[in-house]
Amino acid sequence: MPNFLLPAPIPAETRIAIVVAEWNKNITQKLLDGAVATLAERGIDDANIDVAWVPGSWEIPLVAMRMIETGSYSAVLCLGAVIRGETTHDEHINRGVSMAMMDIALEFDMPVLFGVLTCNTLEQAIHRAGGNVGNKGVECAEAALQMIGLLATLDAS
Ligand code: RBF
Repeated sequence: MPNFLLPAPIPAETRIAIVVAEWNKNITQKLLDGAVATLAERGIDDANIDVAWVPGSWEIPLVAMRMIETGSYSAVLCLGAVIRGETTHDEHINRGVSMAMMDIALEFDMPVLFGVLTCNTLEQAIHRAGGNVGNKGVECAEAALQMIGLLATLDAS
């Protein structure tokens, strides 16, 4: 039987940063609401959640990095909705943002959660923001808490 590393309990004073894009706000607001509600259910006080709205998903990585640099947070949730249009803009945004977010996570040794929807249609986005494929903001918050707990376990081992 292997030794499974279990996430440590999350301290009540844990602070979480959320960066959320205003583009497709009808979608991203639902991702944000799902994330905040999930964090609250799991014992994170509203006062310990800081939310920064940015113009679009392209702007998420810079603000995520700046929030990490304050040293105040245990994780950053990044929420956005990129929807394919007539041109290839979505590919450029998705590639740039996803690679930058991974770079930031590894450089700053911090969970940076990928909650940017990369959809072909608005309908797909609606389904992933509280529709029939769940709410990716909720999943992002759950993933953040799992990662914070797991990293705490690794710190203690
Ligand atoms: N930002 C998003 O978060 N989702 C989008 O679907 C989206 N589509 C865009 C389409 C075009 C043609 C352009 C130019 C920008 C789009 N943006 C979108 C905004 C982008 O993330 C960024 O805020 C702006 O390009 C300003 O840097």
